[in-house]
Amino acid sequence: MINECRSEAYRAWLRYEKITDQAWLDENEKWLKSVMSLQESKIRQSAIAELKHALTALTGSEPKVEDAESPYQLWLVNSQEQLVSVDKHLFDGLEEDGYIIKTLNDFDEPKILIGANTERGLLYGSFHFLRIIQMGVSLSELNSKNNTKNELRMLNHWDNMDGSIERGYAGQSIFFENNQFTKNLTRIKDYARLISSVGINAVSINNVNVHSIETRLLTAHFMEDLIVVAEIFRDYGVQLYLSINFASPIELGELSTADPFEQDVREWWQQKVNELYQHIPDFGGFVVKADSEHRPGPFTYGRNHVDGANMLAEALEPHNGHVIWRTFVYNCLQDWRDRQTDRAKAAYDHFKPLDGQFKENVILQIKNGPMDFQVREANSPLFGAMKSTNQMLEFQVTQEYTGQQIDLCYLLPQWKEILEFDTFANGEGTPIKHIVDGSTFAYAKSGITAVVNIGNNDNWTGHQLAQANLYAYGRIVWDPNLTVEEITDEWVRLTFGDQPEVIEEITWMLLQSWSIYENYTSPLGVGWMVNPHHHYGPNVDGYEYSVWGTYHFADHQGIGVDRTVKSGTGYTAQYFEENQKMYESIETCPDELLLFFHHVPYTHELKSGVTVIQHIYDTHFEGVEQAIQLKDRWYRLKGKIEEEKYENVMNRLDRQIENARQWRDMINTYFYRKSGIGDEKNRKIY
Ligand code: GCV
Repeated sequence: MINECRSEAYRAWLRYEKITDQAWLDENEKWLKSVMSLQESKIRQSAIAELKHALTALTGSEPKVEDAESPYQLWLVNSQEQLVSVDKHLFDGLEEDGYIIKTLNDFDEPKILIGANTERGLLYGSFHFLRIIQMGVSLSELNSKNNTKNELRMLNHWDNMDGSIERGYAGQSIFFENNQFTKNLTRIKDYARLISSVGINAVSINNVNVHSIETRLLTAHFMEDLIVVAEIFRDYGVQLYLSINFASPIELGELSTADPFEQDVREWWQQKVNELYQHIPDFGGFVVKADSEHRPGPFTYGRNHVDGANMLAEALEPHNGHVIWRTFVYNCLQDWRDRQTDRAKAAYDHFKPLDGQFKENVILQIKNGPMDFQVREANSPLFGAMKSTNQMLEFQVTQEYTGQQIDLCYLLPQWKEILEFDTFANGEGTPIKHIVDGSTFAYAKSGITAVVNIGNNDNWTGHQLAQANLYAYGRIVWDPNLTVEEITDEWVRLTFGDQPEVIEEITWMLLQSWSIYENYTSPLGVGWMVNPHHHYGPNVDGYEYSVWGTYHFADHQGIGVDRTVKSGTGYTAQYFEENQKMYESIETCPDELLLFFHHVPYTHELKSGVTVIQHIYDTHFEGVEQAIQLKDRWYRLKGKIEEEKYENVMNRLDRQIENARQWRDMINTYFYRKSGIGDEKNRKIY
């Protein structure tokens, strides 16, 4: 049963508004009255429940579900089924999760086929079919084959068992409360539906910082709960993963060491893993943050990442489980006086020398940038640098540094840029998307993951429009070749309906929002300048004299981090030659990353002809104006969209404008005072 009586906001993009286009209904409704399906797998049941629920809502009448042919049906067919009427060649070229949606016009009373090789493929095909309907496409000539590009399409939760969420901006955990699993399983099911509708096939449910209670997730104490949650996800084709504590054998009081070279330790993990798989045979594996930000890891015992990861991999291997080992490893106790140590270099320095030594079922999880999910930073040079080690990409959907779901910041344009970035790892034309989809170096397993942005707020994401980030993430990971415009258009229509003005305004707002946020926050790729700890709002020197390796080095003459080989930290050398050259030289380094790679005088002229200092002033004044424009645009939609959604966004836009003003005035004042150079346009600086 699908939860029908929830708010519009809760239903997100699965709200299935009744179709009012009578001409479309006259032409197409005939296919929406009967679903034929011969199988009864659990995933198939999810697909059928969705079709029933959605078609009823969309057309006003409930379709029959039949196991025999009748005119004008919608057919769900798995290629393994013996169904004589379907030409088996139609399935040619379909991969594991792929599907075909085709109008079979050689029947007198044509059918629509949703076909796949797997039950999961049928579920994805069903969700896609429902999207097609809502996009107003005629059903009479459908013919599309759709394979995903990424095998692993994952979400990481940073949920703690006390119910809090690290970097969560939409309430509390939907999984945990009071150090227990929640009793609200309906919400978990609704979440599984939501994410599988955009093709997600794996989730880790607990924070990568695994504290003491979460360490016990591996024990019998929580096994029953895990089994239940795994089953809910399984019915939607989603595999369950857990984040683990590398020191579990010690913390659970069972051994005195977690040294991966100790036989006892290896056996301990094997036994734990065997127990897990006894109960959850399709368990995905472990996500591991080790020797990172004070988390335990193999370094304690003089071992390295290979030793640690391979020990876990060995335990998981017999069960086809995976170790997802994070590369977010750096010195978080840096001396700010030391200008040679460069946090950006750390992941590459730690992991590149280990290429080829990890077991086949280890995947390295690499954050998109070498620092930490800034509004703009360079792309990690590790992508493509390890030809013989499985790699996956980590994005951050939760808006830790990009407005915390108070400010609007639609991240799809950023992700698209990153995925298209040419690494030159295998010559020209080796974009990051082709590294992490495994095609460049034939990785055994790879894909994309992201820190998710949901919590138990009624609308899931706090900011109503932040739902777009979750939707877009799923869609771009399914197929990185989709365009920003296509995905955005889908989300807006599915969530808000098809009134042209509504579509136009919301699309504009989303597509401008990343650049607006960048305008009023830290300039030209230098990053940070946020309030320490919670990371919202401006604090130019908040991290300048800290241990975190996150500096801008502004003085009275200039600003930026010199990461060149010639005079700086030498970070640029981590890229393949073409990119190395591009970043090394101020002439060819893209302006938007200028201060990430170079320390320049305020008077340095950008390619636009404007000086760095004037650019800082201009973008910060403009950013506030643009934030106000966002509100003006939204105001035009009053009365045109559902009240609750309207108010939710309006309220946040007010807070965004306030935040933007705060950024503008602090940044402009700071740099005016540092540089002594005034604004050419004489605007108000304090
Ligand atoms: C889960 C950043 C965040 C931390 C996060 C860490 C990580 O440092 O601020 O909250 O910890 O990244 O990705 O492990």
